[in-house]
Amino acid sequence: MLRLFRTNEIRDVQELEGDWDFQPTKGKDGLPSRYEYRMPVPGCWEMHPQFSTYRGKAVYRRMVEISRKGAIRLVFKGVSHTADVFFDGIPVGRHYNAYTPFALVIPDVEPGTHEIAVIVDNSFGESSALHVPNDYHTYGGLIRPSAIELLQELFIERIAFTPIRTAEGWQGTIRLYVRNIGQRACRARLQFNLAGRDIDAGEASVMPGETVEISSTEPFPGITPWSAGDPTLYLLKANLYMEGQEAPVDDLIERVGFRTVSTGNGRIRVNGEEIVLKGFNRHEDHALAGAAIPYPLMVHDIELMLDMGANSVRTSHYPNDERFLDLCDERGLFVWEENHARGLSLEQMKHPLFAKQCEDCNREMVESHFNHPSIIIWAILNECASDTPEGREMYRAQLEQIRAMDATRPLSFASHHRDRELCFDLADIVSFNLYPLWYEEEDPLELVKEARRWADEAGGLGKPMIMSEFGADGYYGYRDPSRVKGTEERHADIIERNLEAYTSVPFLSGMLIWQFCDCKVTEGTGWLLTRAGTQNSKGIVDRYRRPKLAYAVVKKYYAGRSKQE
Ligand code: ADA
Repeated sequence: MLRLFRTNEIRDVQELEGDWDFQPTKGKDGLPSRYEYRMPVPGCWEMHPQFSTYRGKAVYRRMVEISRKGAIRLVFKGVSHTADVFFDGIPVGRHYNAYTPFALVIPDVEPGTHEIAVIVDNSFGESSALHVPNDYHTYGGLIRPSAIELLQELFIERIAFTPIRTAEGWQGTIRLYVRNIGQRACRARLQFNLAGRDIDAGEASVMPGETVEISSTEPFPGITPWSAGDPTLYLLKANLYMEGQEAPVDDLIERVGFRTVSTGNGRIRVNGEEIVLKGFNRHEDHALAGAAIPYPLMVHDIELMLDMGANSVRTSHYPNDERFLDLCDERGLFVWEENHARGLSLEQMKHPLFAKQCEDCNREMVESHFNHPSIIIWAILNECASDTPEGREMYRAQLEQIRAMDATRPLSFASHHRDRELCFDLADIVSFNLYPLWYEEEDPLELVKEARRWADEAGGLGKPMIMSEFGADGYYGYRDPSRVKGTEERHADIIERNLEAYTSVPFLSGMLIWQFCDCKVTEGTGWLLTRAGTQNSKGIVDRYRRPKLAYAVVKKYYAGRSKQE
């Protein structure tokens, strides 16, 4: 399943799910001559008993039937973490970063049987600035869905919808991007349907190799806005016509919601109404699926969060699977989505590929997830070197890049630099990762008040504030009346003291528990990579989603219900 709704009625799209041939290459270059294994896609190779700790290169291969002569596009929603794609043995493209989608056009394909092969590499090394040994696991494989599309010489590459709330009612700006992958100039005409209205978007000439934007702003009277309590969604169906042809040659369907997000006077507002985020940080990780969480388990995660009374989730620390974002749209869960980076030092940020890899990630994240009404915050660079002048320039560049692509969502970053933070003035929302009662013996109430003062003195005055991380380790099943650190009891106590404090102060716009579920971490050395059980155990549920004692505590504060009710 690529999305939770059908994205094309005219374009021929075939999902490439199921078993692919699989072969680890153990350092050898090129494609193997034989494949000894089969591996499910989407999936992580760590789920195969022989590859549970394999790190390196491996090849996924499968055959496809193409029914007609012409262009095709290979779509990969997420390959972890570097993909070298081959079509009939010929390299057709490369992509870095497990957590953002990419697509490759192959112009002139003959009908018949063809081979798709992907060399997947999840090793850490010189060419990887963002995937490094870390407090989460970089799995290997085609971790998200992939598809093959049959294209005409002109096609709709993407749609960007921006809702606008005016005194007269709701409007929307629809930007349609049409790309010419043929050999001749073509004239495109676009029509779309949204909320019961058929609209002519206009015409344009598109030269070979060019992508042209056609946009229009329209009123949509009578629509129901999207909100957490009533997450109304609309399909936006765009059709592309070519000169001289009666029938549309291509289409693209997006799903949108009408809502606005704004900040001011220290508050976040959705459709003009103040909100306070009560939610979780969530890693895409599951004991039985790794990073390739299947749809029913995604639903399970969302249901658990809603059961606890949460209204929000932070996609720590990378852009998420679109199906999960689709679910958030449908269930009315607010999303803080962030680019891919965790805890990189200034030295790591000076990696020669850091700027380019972040820039690509930011662009791919914003372009592919632009239409999700549930996403109300874009964020960058969790706990990186925002306390240094050089780091500040990198934060500035990335925030500017995102703001230029989308000026409608507030921007933030999660900082652990306390009174040393240098970038609060660059963001719209100030966010703190602090671990009172876990890493430091501090009182959460005193600390959150102090954090507000740090923010106010460092350029954050008047900006909304979020406690973007707090928590403690609690090992599932380790219960002991002594309530020592690591027990479920102590974990619940620490979560309780934190939530008690954050729900009592008037100036917070959000609290996001670290973390929803335990997650696997990279095995290594040093305090971070030698965590007990090779996992970060601060989840309110464990890697199998079994609730710890803290579950009832969260429910009490988020849903306002005690365990007995
Ligand atoms: C940081 C970081 C998380 C996690 C957490 C912890 O705040 O952002 O990814 O590592 O600390 O458990 O210590």
